Amino acid sequence: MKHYILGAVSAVALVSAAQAQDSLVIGHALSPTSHYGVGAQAFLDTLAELSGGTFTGEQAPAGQLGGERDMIEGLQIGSLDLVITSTGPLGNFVPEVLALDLPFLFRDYDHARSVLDGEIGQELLDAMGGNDLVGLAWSENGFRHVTNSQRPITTPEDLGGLKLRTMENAVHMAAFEGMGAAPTPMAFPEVFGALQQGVVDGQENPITVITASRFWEVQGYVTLTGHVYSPAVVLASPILFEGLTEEQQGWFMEAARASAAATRAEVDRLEAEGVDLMRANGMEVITEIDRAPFQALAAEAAWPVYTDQFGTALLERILAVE
Ligand code: EAX
Repeated sequence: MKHYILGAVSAVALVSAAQAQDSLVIGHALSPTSHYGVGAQAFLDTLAELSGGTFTGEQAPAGQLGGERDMIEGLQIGSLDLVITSTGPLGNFVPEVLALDLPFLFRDYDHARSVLDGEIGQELLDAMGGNDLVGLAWSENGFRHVTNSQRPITTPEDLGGLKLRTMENAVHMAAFEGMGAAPTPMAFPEVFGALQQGVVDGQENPITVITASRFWEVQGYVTLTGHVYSPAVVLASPILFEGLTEEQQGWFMEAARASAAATRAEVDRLEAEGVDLMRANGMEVITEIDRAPFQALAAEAAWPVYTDQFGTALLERILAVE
């Protein structure tokens, strides 16, 4: 019986890989021209070039295939080939990854990129394998900031009672409870409508997402809290990936690295231009605040969500990276 089942699974994997060769789909939650869209196109272009046109496909942007949690589940069951996603919901599938979502852990972009491109990043990509996912490369979403429709935020007290959408992430929810807000977890495709209808007062995202999503249409205020560095990751379905030859798998990993480089370059561009763009579209942008009280409250509330389960060893390694 066991041989029969193994035979069937192999056959499915081979058929899936054959079918996938000319119709790959890479899903993500943002617009086709966003930093994820740029990364998705770089992935497809690089893979087509490396494979001599054997592997082609298209991006499924703007949450067409659901929120990030839905798309990650699609990878696990093989209904989706590839995804570019933030780590927001990923901790529900790969708990070790929650370390990366801790508030005020990463000093700046250079620090975050050094950690993710080094041995720690590779260890966490490898950990995806035990959870029916294939981590191809670390990409980037950006440092997250708070937007809202009610008032300028300059101190944690200003967050008091604010209904704030967060990702489906226990660390982020704890952080905002600690800072005095009322966190509401929600999949990204629902966020713009919830802000428009006043279901929530605010949300938090990097400048890249705020600008790509034109949040200025529903949010009057943004404060550059930079409370969390939000990684993104290029993931593949194991059902697709395990049906590939070793050479083909190498093409996918190289294409994922090219995707990440393109996304990071777009993040750098938008970080430089984003404040002016948000102001030009009517947002009151507060760039200078005392982050210490935000950090004290957020870290005290959120870090134990991770350290109670995994301890502090990985965090000490991350903090030690130059
Ligand atoms: O990954 O859900 C979020 O706020 C994410 O930042 C967004 O989907 C991009």
